[in-house]
Amino acid sequence: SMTARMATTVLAPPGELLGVSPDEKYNVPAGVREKLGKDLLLNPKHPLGILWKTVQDYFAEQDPNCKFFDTEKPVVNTVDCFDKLRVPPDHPSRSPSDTYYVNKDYVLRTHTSAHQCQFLSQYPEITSFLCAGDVYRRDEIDASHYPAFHQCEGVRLFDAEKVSREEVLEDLKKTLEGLAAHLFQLKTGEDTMRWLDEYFPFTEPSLELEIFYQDDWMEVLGCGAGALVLRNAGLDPAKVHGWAFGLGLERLAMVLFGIPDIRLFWSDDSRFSEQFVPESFAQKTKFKPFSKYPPVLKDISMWIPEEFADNDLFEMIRDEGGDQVEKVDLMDDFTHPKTGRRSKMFRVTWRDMSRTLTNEEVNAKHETVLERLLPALVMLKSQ
Ligand code: FA5
Ligand code: MG
Repeated sequence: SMTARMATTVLAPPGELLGVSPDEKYNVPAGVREKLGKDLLLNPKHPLGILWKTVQDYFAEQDPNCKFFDTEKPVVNTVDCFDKLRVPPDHPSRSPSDTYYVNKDYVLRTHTSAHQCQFLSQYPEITSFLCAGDVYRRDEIDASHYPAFHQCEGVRLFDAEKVSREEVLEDLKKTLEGLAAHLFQLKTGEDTMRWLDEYFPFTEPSLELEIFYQDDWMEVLGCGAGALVLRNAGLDPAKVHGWAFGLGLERLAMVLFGIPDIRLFWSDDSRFSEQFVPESFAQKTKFKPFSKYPPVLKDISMWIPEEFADNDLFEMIRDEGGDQVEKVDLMDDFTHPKTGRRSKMFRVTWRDMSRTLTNEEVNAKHETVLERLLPALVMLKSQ
C-alpha cells in the first residue's frame, strides 16, 4: 500500500538488531534505532535511573522477596509481546502503524508485559517481581508521548485458597497508592490522582491511574487483577491469583522532578544532566527549566487516504525534525458531506530546547516532510 511504501523511504538499510535479522516488515527509523542500548535506567545520575532505584527501594520494603530485572533485551518475539497476553491476532496494537517490527516474528517490545509469562515460568519460586526497560511505540507527538520510553512492570502472586479476588484488587490499589504517596505524597480523592476503568486483554478487572500535571490529567499506569495469563505461564489459575501493573517511568519522573517535556530525558544538554545526582530523590530536586525559545508553527492540511494512519505522518515529522518537534495537534477533522472524503489539518510546533530556530531552517525540514507525504496524499494547502 501507499503507506507501507512511504514508511520504508525513511529507513536506512539495516543490519542485525540485537541479533535479529530484518526482513521486509522492518519499519524502525534511524532516530528510534539509535535509542537502543542507551540504558538510561542503569544510569544512577539520570532521572529515570534515580526513579527506578526509588521504585525498587519501595517494593523491597513492601516485600523483601521481590525480585528486580532490568537487563532484558528490548527485541522480543510477537508470541511474548502479544499472543501470550491474549492480544487478538487482528488487534490494532500489533499493526505496523503502532509497532516497530524487526521482522515478521520480532518487534521492539511495546510494553514490559512482554516478559510477564517468561519470568513466571522461568522462576516458579518467585511470587513478586519488577521488570523495567525501554519500550517502543509509534504514537502521537506531545510533551508526554515519545516513540521510545520506559516502563516498569510489577507482578505479585497470591495463594488462591487464602486470598480472594477482591482482596487481590485491594492489594493492587493499596500498593500503587502507597508508591504514589512514597514518591509524591499524593493521595487519591484530592484532585491530584484518580482511578479509571480500563480494558486490557491480560487482566480483568483493569484500571488506569491518572495524575493531574501541567493543567491536565496525565495517565501514568495501567494495571489489573485476575489470572488471565497465568495459564500461559504454566500456572494453575485455580490455585494462584495475581495482579500486574505497567507504569510509564517518564511520566512519573516528570511529576516527581518537575520535568516539563519528555524529550528532555534524551537530552545531552549539560544544563539538564547536571541538575541530577543519585541523591536527587532524597534531596527533592526540582528541575529548573532553561529559558524557552520561541516556537515556529507549521500547518499541514490534507485529504486522508483510507489506509493512512496519523502515526505515519507523526513518524515522518519526528524523523525529519527529531527532538526539535515539540508537538503535533489535530486542528481540524472534516468529512465532506457529499463525497465522504475526509480532510485533516495538523499544526506542528517546532521548538529547539537550547536555541532559537529560524523560519528558514524549519521551512527546509517542513518541505521535506511534505515531499515525503506527496506520493500518498493530495495536498490541500500548507503554510
Ligand atoms: C500497557 O502498556 C500495559 N502493558 C500495562 C499493564 C501491565 C496493564 C500489566 C495491566 C497489567 P499502556 O499502553 O496504557 O498499558 O501503557 C502504560 C503506560 O505507559 C501509560 O500509562 C503511560 O504512562 C506510558 N506510555 C504509553 N505510551 C507512551 C508514550 N508514547 N510515551 C511515554 N509514555 C507512554
Ligand atoms: Mg493506557
